[in-house]
Amino acid sequence: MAKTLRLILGDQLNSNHSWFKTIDDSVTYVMMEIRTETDYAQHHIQKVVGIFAAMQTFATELQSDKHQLIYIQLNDVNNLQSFDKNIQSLISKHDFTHFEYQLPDEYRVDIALKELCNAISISSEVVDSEHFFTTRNVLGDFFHGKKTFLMESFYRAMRKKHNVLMEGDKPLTGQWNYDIDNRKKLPKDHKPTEPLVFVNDVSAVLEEINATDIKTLGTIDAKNFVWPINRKQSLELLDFFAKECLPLFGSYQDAMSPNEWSLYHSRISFSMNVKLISPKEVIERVTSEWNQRSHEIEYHQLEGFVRQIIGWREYMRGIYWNQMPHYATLNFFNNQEKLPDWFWTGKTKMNCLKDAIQQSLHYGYAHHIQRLMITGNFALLAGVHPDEIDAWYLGIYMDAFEWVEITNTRGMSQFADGGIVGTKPYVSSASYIDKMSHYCGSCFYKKAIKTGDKACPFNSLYWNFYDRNESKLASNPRIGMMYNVWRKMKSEDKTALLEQANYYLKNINEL
Ligand code: FAD
Ligand code: DLZ
Ligand code: SF4
Repeated sequence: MAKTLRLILGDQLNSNHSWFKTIDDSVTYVMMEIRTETDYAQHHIQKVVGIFAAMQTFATELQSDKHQLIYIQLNDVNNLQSFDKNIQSLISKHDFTHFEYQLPDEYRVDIALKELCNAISISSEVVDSEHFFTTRNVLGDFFHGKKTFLMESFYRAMRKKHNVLMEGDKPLTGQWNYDIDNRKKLPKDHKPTEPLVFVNDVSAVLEEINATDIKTLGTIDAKNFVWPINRKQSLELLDFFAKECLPLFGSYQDAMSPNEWSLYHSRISFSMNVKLISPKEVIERVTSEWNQRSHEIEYHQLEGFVRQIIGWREYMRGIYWNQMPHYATLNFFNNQEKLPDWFWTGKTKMNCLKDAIQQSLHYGYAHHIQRLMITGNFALLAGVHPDEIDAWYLGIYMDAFEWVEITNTRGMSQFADGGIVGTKPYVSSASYIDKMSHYCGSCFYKKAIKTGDKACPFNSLYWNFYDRNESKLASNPRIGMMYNVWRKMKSEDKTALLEQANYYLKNINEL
């Protein structure tokens, strides 16, 4: 009898996949906890625990639906600790005649599984993961013959193609993008909605990991694990977002405040990236909430959110598959520095960085502007090598998978791709951070001071960045104005700023 072996990866927990529509005795599924995946980055402990807990729950659900499934745990004696070795071993021990897997999201795993299929003697097939709106090569097709890939054009085409927030072939309300309305600072006395957190007991999974020498980072409260670990919880989190957070999502999307780790963000990236829920379900849930409460929820709150899901998320995936593997080697500014030690501890006097890093270590989460304009901004100003930055972002966040991490980090945040994702580097001095946050008031450093002991490091590092990269940036039409300001500055002021920046760069671990 023909017997099929089907591999399910840790980020392919999609119970609506057509694979699972029928129970078939000739099909056996396999899931595995393996060292190649736990060790390709130094992951946050909550990320490894969250993925294992979600994998184990998913496996139990499939088994109770009477699917045949082999689950290889991390410490199983027969675990050979990689996808290919375990699959080869299963094929040699059982009489499988056919092997199938879903398209992986990561280039490294894609290559490994293609090589595996060439090496095995049985037939094989790869199928779609049935999660994304688009195919891997969407950007190559969409921007055929063009040098630049503009996200806004892609986003509009996605809205049209999938009929999201459209009225015929026109955008609902007549305007495509409301980004301009989505840049408010949190009012001083405003208390954001308390985030919905789960109280999962994941002690058994933690014990399993602690029995190994896997190197992780961050902290965990294993009896009160806050992240969703199954589809039911993921849908609850989505529901909570739609009801409680959507009404203010857009307005405060870029806002930051000390000790407010979640604000009006959805925190559904982990659930979506491991495919417990799909982007289509997310779009449908938020649009239906708005349809019911359009008198109460301003349209820009909804549009800002929809843009993140069918715009940025699908676009970043398109960039990844269009540009890998050379994308992972790009270093436009030829940055060579190491990350400051305090990126791993949060022990710095800079309030904004302390808050963003400590919250990342505590929750495995920081929202977009903390990643882009606090940690990413500082790393770029400090000239840190993109490999170092990628490794940090790939490890520390619950939602970090290379396809969406590297495009955001090397692309959007570090401009290491020289402008494939973004049109200019996202850097700022203290004034932007102060405009969008409540960090500066209680900081050791002073936001308005540029030189001297109390000078905010962002201020001199900002000008130092522009000065040292002038040959690469001065012709960029979106930046030219900054160089006019720099050139007009008195030479003694320029010298003082550069000296201050050099002092900070030399003593970066003391900041
Ligand atoms: P919300 O603010 O509620 O947004 C809703 C959803 O929109 C997110 O869940 C996410 O799926 C999507 N989204 C929003 N912005 C982006 C974006 N720029 N790219 C792709 N999708 C987006 N996102 C990841 O999923 N994994 C990563 O590893 C990752 N690394 C990042 C690194 C850097 C340097 C930066 C600047 C951004 C990164 N992002 C990453 C994008 C974004 O910061 C996160 O998706 C978001 O913070 C997740 O939190 P949330 O679910 O509360 O998002
Ligand atoms: C991130 C991760 C980790 C830490 N561990 C596993 C694992 O043990 N087994 C597994 O199948 N997947 C894991 N993952 C997710 C994979 O890294 C992810 O499926 C691939 O990178 C493809 O995107
Ligand atoms: Fe951050 Fe500078 Fe503001 Fe301190 S003063 S919080 S270092 S921007």
